[in-house]
Amino acid sequence: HAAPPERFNFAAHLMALNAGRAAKPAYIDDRGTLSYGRLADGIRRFAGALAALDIRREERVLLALPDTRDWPVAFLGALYAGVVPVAVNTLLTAADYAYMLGHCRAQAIITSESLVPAFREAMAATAGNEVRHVIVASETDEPARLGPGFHDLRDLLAAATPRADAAHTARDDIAFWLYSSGSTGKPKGTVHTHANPWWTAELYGREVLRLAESDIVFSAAKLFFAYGLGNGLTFPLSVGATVVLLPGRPTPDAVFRRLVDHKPTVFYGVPTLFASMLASPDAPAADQVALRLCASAGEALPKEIGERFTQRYGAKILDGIGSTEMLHIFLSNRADDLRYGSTGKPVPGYELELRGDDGRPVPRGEVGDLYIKGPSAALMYWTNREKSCCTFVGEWLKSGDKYFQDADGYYVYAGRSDDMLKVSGLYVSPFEVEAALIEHPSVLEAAVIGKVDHDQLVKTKAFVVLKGGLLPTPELEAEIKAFVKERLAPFKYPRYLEFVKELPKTATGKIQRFKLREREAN
Ligand code: 3SK
Repeated sequence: HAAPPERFNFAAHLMALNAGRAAKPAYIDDRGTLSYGRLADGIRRFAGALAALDIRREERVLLALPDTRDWPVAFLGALYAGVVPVAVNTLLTAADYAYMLGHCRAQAIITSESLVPAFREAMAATAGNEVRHVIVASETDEPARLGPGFHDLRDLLAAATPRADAAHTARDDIAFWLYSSGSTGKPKGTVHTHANPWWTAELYGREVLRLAESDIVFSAAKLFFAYGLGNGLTFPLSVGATVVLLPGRPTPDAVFRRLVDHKPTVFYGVPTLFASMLASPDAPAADQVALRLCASAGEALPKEIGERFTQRYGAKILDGIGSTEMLHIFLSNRADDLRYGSTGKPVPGYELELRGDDGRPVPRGEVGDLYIKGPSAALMYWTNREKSCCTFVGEWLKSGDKYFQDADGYYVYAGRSDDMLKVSGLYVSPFEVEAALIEHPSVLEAAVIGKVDHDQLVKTKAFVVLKGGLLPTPELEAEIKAFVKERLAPFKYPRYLEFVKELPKTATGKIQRFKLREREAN
């Protein structure tokens, strides 16, 4: 692949690409449809509105909107104007927003009515708050008129002079940020260029997913996550496809309703969601949906979940791994080369290395730290030199995940670097034990950590969520332990097992093992 041209604006690129599709639906949300023509008009108007508010090129604006048709208008409108949207999770606390507003020095906030109280609190708590305008998307048919400094989004768009030409940005200019949260420390402002979404759309969206104009796509992951941004914006708009949006929580029922009503051909989920969908008594029949393909990320997809889903719906789930720093998936299965239980092979255009503690590549079959080289890597973490240096190592990026390659070259997930356990001097991947646990017919979900025993030796401890209606009993505990012992090397089986109602998870559905470790330590 040749890079995009030196002078490049990603929003203008998408608009040029879809200029012949003015009447085609680009987005469908709960309130209606937005055609490609109206999307382009909205982008031009939003860019005009930012200029009218004196928000200038390279300044940052915080974007905290649910997944509605307003999201792509605001995100791409900002890009078109050369203004840098910082897309953030809508489920954060006022304290989180205060940190982000101060850190990115946002000049404006684009949000929805129900988040205004959190942002009022956050602005009051932000030292050196630079916010000059708050643009509010109304959640009713009435405009959101909230006082000086607040603007109703629809009013603003209606009054704006559409901007005729995009800002003269270069492909390596800063286009947008996403915050990446690690298991410790403050969220990191991950800075992406205009070229980066182009690369992910070409290398993964087009080549791996084979997205086409005829596709209707639906992502359970929200647009403010790197995973959701590619799934529901940069990939489909790069081929003129249609996107179904879900503004609320992606419960199995909400997902089923959209699969049945809008018949998406491509669905992007996370392993826990696929598992809950399969466990639901309300799952639609195969002939009620029109899926041709699914993608999964966030954490490794258990083999059994992938197999059962394909058996039920015919569609394969392509398990892959990406990161906020690489913007999207760089290692993935493919429809014509899929091995459930593995994360597949590198997406063409990315190079991977598994390195040992000495920094050298490990022999095939051994677990190593995953490093990635590829064209969509972020530039840096904003004002965080220390963490930038540890992650962006020359042309390579350290993912923080452990992997090994099987005899056929497929990459198999072995846990996060910091979640790995060493039991009796041997590495135990919590994921491997979890995968064995959820093969048990009574187990819905499981998380595994290391627990220090009375001898100060690390043993495996499992937290287990049972399938609906099942009651924990000592017999069931013994049965599950024996079940795992039969399947894995004996030192890996969970000596300790605790039944819990739910597991702590990030908003993307990743199990927060560190929270379980903290709980165990106290
Ligand atoms: O969780 C992932 O694997 C992922 C995939 C795509 C983009 C971002 C992330 C974190």
